[in-house]
Amino acid sequence: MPESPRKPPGRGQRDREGALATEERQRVKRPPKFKVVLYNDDYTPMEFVVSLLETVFSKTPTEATQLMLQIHRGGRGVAGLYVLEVAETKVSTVHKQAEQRGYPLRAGVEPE
Ligand code: TYC
Repeated sequence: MPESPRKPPGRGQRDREGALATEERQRVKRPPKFKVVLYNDDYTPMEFVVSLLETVFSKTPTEATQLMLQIHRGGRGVAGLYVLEVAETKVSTVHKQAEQRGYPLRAGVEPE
């Protein structure tokens, strides 16, 4: 819809510096998000995966159990959506905790 002529001009029209107005728009853009994907394997105990989904990915016990079963049956599943640095930290936490117990559980990061 065209703007009403009575409406006060927006910031873009008020600013004399076009570059500055552009920068302001970019600064409030949401950063890209990344999926943390968990992969099924034959050895990691179901209870351990459920516990990780609760503690690392803030799932409720019901959500964690349903997601674990979805991964168990389908081969992979999305544990959460985060900005890149947080997603990478989640993957490291999963690998570290699984390795500490000798489980082969794998996780990875994918663009949203
Ligand atoms: N398939 C495993 C088992 O039967 C359970 C499992 C679920 C493992 C999800 C990894 O990401 C996973 N014990």
